[in-house]
Amino acid sequence: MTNPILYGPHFSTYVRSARLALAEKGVAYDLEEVDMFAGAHKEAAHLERHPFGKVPVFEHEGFVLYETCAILRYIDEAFQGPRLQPGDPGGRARMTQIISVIDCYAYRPIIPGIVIPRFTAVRSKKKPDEAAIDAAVPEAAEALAVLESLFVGEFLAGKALSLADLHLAPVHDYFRQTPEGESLLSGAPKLSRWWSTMSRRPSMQETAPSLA
Ligand SMILES: N[C@@H](CCC(=O)N[C@@H](CS)C(=O)NCC(=O)O)C(=O)O
Repeated sequence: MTNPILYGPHFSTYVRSARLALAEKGVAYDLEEVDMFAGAHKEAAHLERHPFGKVPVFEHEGFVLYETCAILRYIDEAFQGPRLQPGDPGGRARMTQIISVIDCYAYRPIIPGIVIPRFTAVRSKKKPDEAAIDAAVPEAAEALAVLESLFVGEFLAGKALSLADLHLAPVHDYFRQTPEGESLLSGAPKLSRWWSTMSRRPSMQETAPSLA
């Protein structure tokens, strides 16, 4: 049996969520880097896999899938290993709700709004657009406050690790390294406790991006 393939750059938060799920399940896989800096995600070879030219894409025995939420669910359900979704309908619905909050309200202000300009400024040694970063902060703060209020246990969707934690952890990891993240997260005690547990997991260490 051939290994499943995950297409995407290792530093992408969404790619890392899929890598976390594979690591937590103990699934061996091949990571096919897509050079986003060179625009490879918008070239024909990748557009055939993903019509919107985004990452990640997952391939398993000829079955090709994009959209991280679907990929994570597939990884959990198609492979042996610890379950990454709550057993009850309410728990699964809450987990899905949290993933949706991350995708719809947290990702955009945090990653393109704050993390990318901050990290790009460090790498290029140029000043970022501080006004644009400031404009992203209220939305990021609102999303964090909602995530903080949705906690029902040690993990985002309850007592056990779930796909919701794997969705948020890569975003959180970059965000905490920015001044805005440091400041906002200092007022989020549940997220801070969660991060100290999450960041110690071997899966987090195995998938740590080298850009961060
Ligand atoms: N809805 C998509 C979003 C994926 C996404 O936005 N990926 C980013 C990288 S973290 C990307 O491909 N950005 C390139 C672009 O938007 O052109 C999913 O859940 O997989």
